[in-house]
Amino acid sequence: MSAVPARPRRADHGFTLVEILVAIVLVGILSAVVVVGVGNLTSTGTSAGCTASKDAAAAGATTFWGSTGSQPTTFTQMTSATPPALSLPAGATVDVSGLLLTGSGWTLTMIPGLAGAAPTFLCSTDAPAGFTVGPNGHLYRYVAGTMTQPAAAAAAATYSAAGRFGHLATITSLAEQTFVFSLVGPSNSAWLDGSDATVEGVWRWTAGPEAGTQFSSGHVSVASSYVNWAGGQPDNSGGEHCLHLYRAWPNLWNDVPCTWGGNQGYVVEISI
Ligand SMILES: [Ca+2]
Ligand SMILES: [Ca+2]
Repeated sequence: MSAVPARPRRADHGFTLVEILVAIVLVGILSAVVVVGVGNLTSTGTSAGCTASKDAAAAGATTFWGSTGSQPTTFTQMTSATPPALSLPAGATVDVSGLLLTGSGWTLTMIPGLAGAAPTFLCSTDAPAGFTVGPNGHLYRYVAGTMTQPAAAAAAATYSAAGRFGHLATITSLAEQTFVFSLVGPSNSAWLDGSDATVEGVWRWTAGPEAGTQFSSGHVSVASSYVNWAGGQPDNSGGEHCLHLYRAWPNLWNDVPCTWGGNQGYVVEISI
């Protein structure tokens, strides 16, 4: 007696061949026709082009899942599948992380699903006002002001996108540091997330995906973490337990009292 072939997993979820074929789609079917306000992704390019690509990517993810039984975690997985679950037109590129798809005047960020859930996608044109997409696909905004670190942390958490809340920026790479400094500029101080309030000298991120991770022991990097301290910092001069970018030392980190409201705002990061 011959064995009965195992039923494909996709059949358990009701996929049909027609659905899978229909979902093999072309990203970027609408081209950008206007660029407004270069440098502000919330008003750059055409939202229609990005929205069409977003719909295409979502359909591509469905196709990928239908043919493999697992959700894609990068655009690259979809474009390199056999057959491809997603095709890109000339000029559209995926970055090395596989999570940023850039077309003419727009960027589409892929947000992998948690615990095997389907990914979601965010158009740069959907970013909250004032936010721009950083080198890791996260959204960032510098907010000017004069406030303590706890007030800044609370304010950062009022922003959200794609179902994720904002937090004070956690800087884990030179690329992220360079990007964040480009938002803050050399004339401003700005709160970041890090703190050694619990144990002096043990610097940890307290929010975002890195919450609880120690990145520095005094001035010294821990586990190859990115650090960017100014010379002689942190110095805990008068009980300094919060991390900021200090305009006296542009583009470098300093520790200050968390209650120091000396003319500084904050950088909010939405880790999507
Ligand atoms: Ca970060
Ligand atoms: Ca200091």
